[in-house]
Amino acid sequence: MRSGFVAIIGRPNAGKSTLINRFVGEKISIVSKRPQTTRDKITGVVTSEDYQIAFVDTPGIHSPRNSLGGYMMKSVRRAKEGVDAVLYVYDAGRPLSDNDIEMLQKTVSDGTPVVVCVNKTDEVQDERVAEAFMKFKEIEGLSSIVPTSALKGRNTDILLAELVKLMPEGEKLFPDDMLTDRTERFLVGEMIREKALRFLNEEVPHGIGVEIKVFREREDGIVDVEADIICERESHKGIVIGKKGETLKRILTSARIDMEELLQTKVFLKGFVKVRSEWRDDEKVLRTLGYDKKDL
Ligand SMILES: Nc1nc2c(ncn2[C@@H]2O[C@H](COP(=O)(O)OP(=O)(O)OP(=O)(O)O)[C@@H](O)[C@H]2O)c(=O)[nH]1
Ligand SMILES: [Mg+2]
Repeated sequence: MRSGFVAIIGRPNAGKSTLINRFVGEKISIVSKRPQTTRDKITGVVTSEDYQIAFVDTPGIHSPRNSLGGYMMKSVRRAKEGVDAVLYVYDAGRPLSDNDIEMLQKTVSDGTPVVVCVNKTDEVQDERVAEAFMKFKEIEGLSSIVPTSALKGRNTDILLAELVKLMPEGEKLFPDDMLTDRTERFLVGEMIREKALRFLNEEVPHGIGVEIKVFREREDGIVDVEADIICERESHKGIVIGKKGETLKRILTSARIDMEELLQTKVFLKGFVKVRSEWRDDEKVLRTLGYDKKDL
């Protein structure tokens, strides 16, 4: 039996969350076409007869512009500590910066095995993929480089097998049926944020935070969820609500469908839009939204 932890890191939008969902086989981490979708570490557990890997999805590495961004970067740094391997997800359509190369080089020389996946091979030309390969090959000590499409599931089995090889011999660390460390309460909040990222434009979605105020199961199994959708400005509030409340309704309806799928029951969802200016720089708000104290 092999078992261990793998931190999934990379630039925003590279496909980290898409990949962890594919490994786990369930949607445990939200995905959007916008960068900086993931804001917190999320563990996803993959168990088979002869291995168990706990993957840790992390926020995309960027230069933070507010406390939330600083929190996100701290949580990436901490996620890398003590893991058995790092999986670096690279979007083959993006330039590879010297900073990234340096960071990977340092991780390897610190003694953590690093696997790179050159992702989005379904939409990027082969020459670009080959070019990326050459660059990664120059980094000494990488355990392996695998071209993947997290979206289509191309080569993700090969990638998983490469990671299993790096896991130490040991017992399972989690129960067989455990898929994630995150609560249903957290996941439903994320579903609302995912839809806000999908249905809102420009700078508005990045300033959205979700606080689940009520998460309650009735005797007959129906679940009531009430959420505050927090935005940064009055003008944003109007945009989130939309003409005749249409945008808010779209966000909530779409989130509710996902919640019902997750919880396998009927959900009554209410959402209230609130304004808290500069909340992303307000530690008190960040704490009420559930961000881990240790990383703040
Ligand atoms: N074409 C293509 N798109 C992909 C692939 N993997 C992910 N995507 C898309 O890329 C976008 C970002 O995916 P995410 O999984 O949210 O990326 P992430 O690295 O978790 O992003 P952050 O959480 O912002 O750091 C989404 O629109 C995905 O559908 C892939 O292999 N091919
Ligand atoms: Mg993500």
